[in-house]
Amino acid sequence: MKKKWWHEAVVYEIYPRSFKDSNADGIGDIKGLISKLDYLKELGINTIWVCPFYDSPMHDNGYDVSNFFEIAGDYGTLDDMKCLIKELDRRDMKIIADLVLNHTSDEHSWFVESRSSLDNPKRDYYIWKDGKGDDTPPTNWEGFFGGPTWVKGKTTNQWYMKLFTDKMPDLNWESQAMKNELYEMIKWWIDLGVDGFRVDAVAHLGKHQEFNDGEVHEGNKYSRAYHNYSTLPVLDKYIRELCKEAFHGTDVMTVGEAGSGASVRDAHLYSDGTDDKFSMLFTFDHCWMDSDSGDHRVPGKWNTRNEMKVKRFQDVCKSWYDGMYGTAWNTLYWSNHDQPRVVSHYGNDGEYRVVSAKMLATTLYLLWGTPYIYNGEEIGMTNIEMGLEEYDDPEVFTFHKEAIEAGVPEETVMHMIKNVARDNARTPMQWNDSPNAGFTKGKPWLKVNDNYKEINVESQLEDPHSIFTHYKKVLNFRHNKYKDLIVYGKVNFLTIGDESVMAYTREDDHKKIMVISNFFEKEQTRSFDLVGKNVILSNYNDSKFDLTSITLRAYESIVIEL
Ligand code: TEU
Ligand code: CA
Repeated sequence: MKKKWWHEAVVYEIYPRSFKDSNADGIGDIKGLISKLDYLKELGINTIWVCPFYDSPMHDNGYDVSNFFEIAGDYGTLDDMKCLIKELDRRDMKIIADLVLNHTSDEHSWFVESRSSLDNPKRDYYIWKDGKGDDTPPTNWEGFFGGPTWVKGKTTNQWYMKLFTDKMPDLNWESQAMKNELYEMIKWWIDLGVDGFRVDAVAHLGKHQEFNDGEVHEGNKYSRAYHNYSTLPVLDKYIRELCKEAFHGTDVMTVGEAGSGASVRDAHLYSDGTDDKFSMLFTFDHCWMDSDSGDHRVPGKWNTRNEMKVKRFQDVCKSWYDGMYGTAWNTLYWSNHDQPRVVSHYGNDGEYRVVSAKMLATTLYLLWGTPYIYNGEEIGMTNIEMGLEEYDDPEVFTFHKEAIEAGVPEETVMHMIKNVARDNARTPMQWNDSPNAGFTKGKPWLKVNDNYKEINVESQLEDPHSIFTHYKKVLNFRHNKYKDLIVYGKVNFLTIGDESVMAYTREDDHKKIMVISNFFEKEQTRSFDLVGKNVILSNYNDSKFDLTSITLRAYESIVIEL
């Protein structure tokens, strides 16, 4: 496989609204982001992914784009963006923009036109269908944030399709004119200096054109028949055309977000090592290691146990590795703006917060793939507990309403929200122990976690035992003498089937290392037919490495040169 710059990328995801506010309006912005580039450089980051910064009514914090060619007023101006690109260049860093191609805001001029009449030239930019009756939508499909996937238009009698909120109508990928406008827009951003794109919700671009009803589970109002709009074979055609029209002949990297329904069997639909597909894809199997079908009254993701299923996790890592090593490229991430904080989710955010956060970092980011660190993860930020009225995310409110209507007790619903809500990841970045964690001098748009006095960047920067310093060490493996080994070396999973311990080796023609981690508090002893030379990284100060019988303490994680 030909080497590419993005094989060596160490990416940091920034949720601009929550990262750093420069003008005391309580909202993070581009100028604030620029002021933190040196911090990111220090951490070992060479690429940033910035969540949508386009003009938007901010109903879904920018994933509802109303103008692709303007910067959201909350975040700054196009000049600020050009300045950001220049400042990144100066530091030898790259920028990946979020690209939302599945839907726009209902305030986008295309939609304003499209909804105005049946024969508007932009009518087919979106998906309009007749209902089954005056109040019955065209299909019984359920959207990702609950409720039907259809909203009745105001001017005509037809319904428009939307997978997310009512204010985010889905674009019609069967319209060539619409796609051509998207391709032009993408090229405009490449010309401006963007180095790559994270392609949002790409699994859902294709819709089953027959628009048939799906099966409804007993007790549910709508059909969770996601196969009607997830990972359809037609994506092969769409993605090839998108890559050809927008990316061929450039050095741009692309990462497709292949959400619900995309299994390793579908990997090559999205990414196959050629320029005709995405450079890599975000998979989700590992995000829901601890959810089960549980309570059918609520969608699966809310049935979370906050306990890592290590056996399942290892199977998932191995199957994606087997499916892609040598033929495509992988991504490695624990968290993003849609997932709960990883140390609360899969680690221990109480007594073992520090040691478990370090263990999670070592275990994942030394695997094969491009790492994506989510802002705040590198200091071990945790989930937050809030009252319903303190949340911001529209998903929380539709979920709450529907779960209560379905008969789930209030206490259970609030417990699910506390564990799973996306706002857990969106609370402001904790920079120091001054008011509002140094994020803003105004009133933050979302509550700052009360634990900021204990958990913040400033207190960790110089501390040799901090989570931040540990992340630096882990990421440094991708820059120092182990670089080729970690970026390109083979993985051999040693503990498939193990419920608590995960161990693997990385190997190339020159070097071999082993990573071994205990995911829980309880001590574990394991034996390996391997001889260790020395410990090259650990989350304890005095880790031992006789591999014929190695005992791992609570959340202990060791990297050993073999
Ligand atoms: O998320 C996409 C997304 O939520 C689905 O693709 C996913 O399969 C589903 O949620 C599974 O439960 C992206 C963004 O990351 C998110 O923040 C946005 O709200 C969403 O798209 C709409 O743009
Ligand atoms: Ca601001």
